[in-house]
Amino acid sequence: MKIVYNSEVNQARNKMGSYSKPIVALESTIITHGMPYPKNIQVAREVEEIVRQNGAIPATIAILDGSIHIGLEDVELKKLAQTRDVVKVSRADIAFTIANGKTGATTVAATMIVAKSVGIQVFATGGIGGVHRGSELNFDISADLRELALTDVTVVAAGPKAILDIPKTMEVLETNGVPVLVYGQNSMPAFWSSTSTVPAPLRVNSVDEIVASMLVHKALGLDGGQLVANPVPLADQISADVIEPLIEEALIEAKKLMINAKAVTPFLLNRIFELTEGKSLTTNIALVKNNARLASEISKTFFYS
Ligand code: PSU
Ligand code: MN
Repeated sequence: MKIVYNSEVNQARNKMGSYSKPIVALESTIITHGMPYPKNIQVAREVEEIVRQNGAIPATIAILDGSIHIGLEDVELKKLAQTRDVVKVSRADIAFTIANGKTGATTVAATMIVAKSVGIQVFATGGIGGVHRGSELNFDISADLRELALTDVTVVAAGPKAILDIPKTMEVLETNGVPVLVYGQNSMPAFWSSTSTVPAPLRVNSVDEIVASMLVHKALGLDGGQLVANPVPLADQISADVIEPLIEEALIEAKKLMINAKAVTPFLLNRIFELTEGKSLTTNIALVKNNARLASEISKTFFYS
């Protein structure tokens, strides 16, 4: 199994495999399945730049021709963003993808697995996967939730994506003992909307509080990660009453077209992009950048603690 570090991450690596600088992992499914080309490459580059400006090193994770990449060179990033039909790689697909020399974009779950295996503690994304609406019939529950229960990485996201059933998602996280630390407010953020009717399980008001929790989590030897739920900035949000009818419309179409399994989330994100005339993407970009900023602060504070 081959692990390839890009030059930037490699420069921050010590001989023993630890890092001389704080690192922030970034996923690649958001590039290949979450945003259309060429916006995806532009955003991927800008998010990396935000991490650098905030004093950390970005490590975008993907599988290219069977090798695990920790950080992508710009040409690799561009090629991945342009390639159609890249496989969406979650826990279930990762070994097969590597073993068969294939190229794949890593989801939250797969990015966590890779980050943990190379000693990266902090990871920024847009929104995590969760329990889908109608899960009592379709059994669609994202592998991201089980990964948060198993793998010790702190994931910064703007909450579960609003296309999901947020109360059920919160129940699964609680059952699995995943700490959900909501940054600066008393309700769960809901991806495009900064608030929801679901109360925050745990509220934090500073990066120091988040890092203190990470340290005690480790000291106790607890399994699994932490979810830091970071609300989208108010100026960029789409309120729930605007987005909800569009989500429902997209869900009905997905059902009619019998979209299922891995295709559900990319289909819904794309349909909501069309129904909001692009506004959902603008919000998605704003929240990812906001998460990259917070993740960099967490990574720095954790690194120097
Ligand atoms: N966040 C975004 N856009 C995305 C995703 C996250 O802003 O496209 C991706 C992540 O890779 C996440 C995946 O793991 O959606 C969830 O897919 P599923 O519901 O099939 O588990
Ligand atoms: Mn699913």
